[in-house]
Amino acid sequence: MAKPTDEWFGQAFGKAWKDKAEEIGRFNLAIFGKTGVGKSTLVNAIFGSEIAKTGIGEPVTRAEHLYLHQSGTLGVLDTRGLEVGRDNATLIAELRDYLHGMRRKPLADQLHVAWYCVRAGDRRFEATEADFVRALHDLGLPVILVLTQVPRARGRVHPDAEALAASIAALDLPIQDGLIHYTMALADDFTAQTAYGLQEVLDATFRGAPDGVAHAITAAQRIDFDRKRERAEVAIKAATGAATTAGASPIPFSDAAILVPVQIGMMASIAVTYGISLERSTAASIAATAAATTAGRSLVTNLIKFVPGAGTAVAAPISATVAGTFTYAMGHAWMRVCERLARGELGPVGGVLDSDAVKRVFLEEFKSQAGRRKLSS
Ligand SMILES: Nc1nc2c(ncn2[C@@H]2O[C@H](COP(=O)(O)OP(=O)(O)OP(=O)(O)O)[C@@H](O)[C@H]2O)c(=O)[nH]1
Ligand SMILES: [Mg+2]
Repeated sequence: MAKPTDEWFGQAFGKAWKDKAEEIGRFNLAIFGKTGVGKSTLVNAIFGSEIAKTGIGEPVTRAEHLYLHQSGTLGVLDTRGLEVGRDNATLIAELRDYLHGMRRKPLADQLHVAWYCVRAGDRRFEATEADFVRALHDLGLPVILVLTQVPRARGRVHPDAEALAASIAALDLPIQDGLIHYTMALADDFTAQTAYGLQEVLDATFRGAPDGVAHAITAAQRIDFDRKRERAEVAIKAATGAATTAGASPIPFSDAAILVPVQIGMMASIAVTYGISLERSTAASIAATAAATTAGRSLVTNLIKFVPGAGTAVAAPISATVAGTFTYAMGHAWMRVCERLARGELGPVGGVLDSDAVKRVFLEEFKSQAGRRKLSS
């Protein structure tokens, strides 16, 4: 069998990545509030800056003032040139039209949730804003109400913000869980404000959105790594099971790829869940697997030593347990790589990938996971 090249692997991984991204689909968020209250800042804090970089977004067909930004697993619908409160009728009419046009489209094209933002410092919430929130609800959108830029001191939010929240709560609006969320999306060193409240907004978003887009939200957001880990564990478990089942047939460990399609699919799924771009995750996956393949037979032999039952007979057919353990360790090692990538720790996001660091992190975690599973089995 020919030695698999990086090119072959990159193509296989890339295809798997695209398939996974397609399967996970897209979460579409609509964001409203008066000009400058901090809508973009909030979206960026929770979902990363990719969306902001895409600029003004694509104008929505047949709607003059709606713009859709799409990037991978996230879509954000924004408005231009209209002010909530002043132009409610036009805005709602355009939205209704848009939602109507989407009705027969797949879930990934629908709007799923709306955030309505009010800046705490404005100290007011107008009757027309309340009308707008009710209208959103009537259009079938779950509305999450967010107070933005809420100062906090000594563990307490600003009393004016509390007063504002109380006055909004008194309106008994149809909002998600009846909750008004206090947030600070960006830290401010000068006034010693730290960012907070983002996880609560994200949790509410999960509760409001249909189950079918939960994976897309998990992939798109960048603050809740527990949720990413949970999804990744599911992919690892499935792949480990499949590899164990397939373990009776020999996995070509010597010259051919260590990675069978099951493992490529698993790695692609984890990469998408962590929001690692196609280009970056392909490069990282080549580096990671290079650590296990092209680094040479001796390295592979050493790796296999960490897998119970494998011995050093690298080219020999391996048992179901070994195939499972290998896949399990590989999944966890790759998950660690993806988490570090998502945090910008293996070369800055958008910058040059540190391949050596990827290899190091991968191998270290692989060995530790294979050893751990050995102990527990
Ligand atoms: N320190 C701090 N500044 C914030 C926060 N949120 C917004 N800002 C600042 O407020 C300004 C406006 O924020 P944007 O996020 O652009 O507001 P927007 O609602 O998207 O504005 P438009 O798109 O123009 O309607 C920017 O200078 C932000 O840096 C926050 O949580 N903390
Ligand atoms: Mg904005």
